[in-house]
Amino acid sequence: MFVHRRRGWEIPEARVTPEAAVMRRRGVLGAAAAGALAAAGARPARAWSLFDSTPAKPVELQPLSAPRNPRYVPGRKLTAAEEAENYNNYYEFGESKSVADAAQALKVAPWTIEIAGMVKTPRTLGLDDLLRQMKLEERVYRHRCVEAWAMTVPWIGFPLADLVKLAEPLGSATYLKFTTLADPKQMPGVHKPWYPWPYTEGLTMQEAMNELAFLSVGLYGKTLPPQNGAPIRLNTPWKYGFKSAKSIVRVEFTAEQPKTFWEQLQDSEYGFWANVNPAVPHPRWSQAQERLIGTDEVVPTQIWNGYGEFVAAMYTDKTKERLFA
Ligand SMILES: Nc1nc2c(c(=O)[nH]1)N[C@H]1C(S)=C(S)[C@@H](COP(=O)(O)O)O[C@H]1N2
Ligand SMILES: [Mo]
Repeated sequence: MFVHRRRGWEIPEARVTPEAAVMRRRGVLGAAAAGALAAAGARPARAWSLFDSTPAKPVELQPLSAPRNPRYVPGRKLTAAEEAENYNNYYEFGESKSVADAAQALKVAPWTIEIAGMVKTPRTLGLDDLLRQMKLEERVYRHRCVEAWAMTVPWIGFPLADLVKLAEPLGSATYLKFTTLADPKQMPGVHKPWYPWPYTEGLTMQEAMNELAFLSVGLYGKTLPPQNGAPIRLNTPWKYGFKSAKSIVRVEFTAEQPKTFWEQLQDSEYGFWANVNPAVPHPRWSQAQERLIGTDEVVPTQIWNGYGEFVAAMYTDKTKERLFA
């Protein structure tokens, strides 16, 4: 029997995974699978127990430091590292927030990133090679999940714009599509066929070039833990957290708006733009407030997650589009 140490801030699984609840409600899950999930409290069914019974050795994290960029002021206390590294969404490793143990199975090195599509020279780069060409900095960003919880995390990485420049996109490229690792040998969640693996996300070229769009390779002075998206993940702090794709293996430049993982599952609840707005409720809950992980303090949500001065100008022509959900 798996013994779960329930923390004060934890609430029953069915309430903390509204993103996953979509499939149950819509009948995307087969009746048998839904029954098994309900019976098991949404824990992996027997077929995946192999992953549970053979816990992987913890991935060794390396110290990593970079000068903090003072331009991005979080305006609230940092979330404790212990909390940010043990309350995660990473569906490839499971639907609960407690995926940190399972995620230790992720093989984070060697790692390559494919630069594909409308670029001068499509190529595959080793992560080490890429990092040698990038100047790292630390940025403290507010992180707001669509599920109405939030954190404040010191990420270490580099602007996405620097990767775009390195990629040399053609003039015809207007979107970036991010594809993340989906390896059934390492990731129990990828065996669940009702999800449209691999996890993909997208941004417009203009959003990708925005100074806030950031690729992180570390947090709290060390390399990224697997559960936070090692070895490289996106951060777009003015958008809901699901836009911040983890464990990226491919960046493709395209002329068409990519269809994302969450859009494929439930477009009416998790659209392409997903900009934070307290005045636009999710179809099933309010977005007016957010709960801070670690302290459980409930604070008002800010439009653009408080980053309007950097991003609002990108959206002035698009008032007719569904920018916020
Ligand atoms: N590949 C992948 N990336 C992902 C997810 C996921 O399930 N798989 N979850 C997203 C969601 S919903 C959120 S809120 C953030 C959570 O990041 P954190 O665990 O580092 O706080 O990662 C995002 N990136
Ligand atoms: Mo999320």
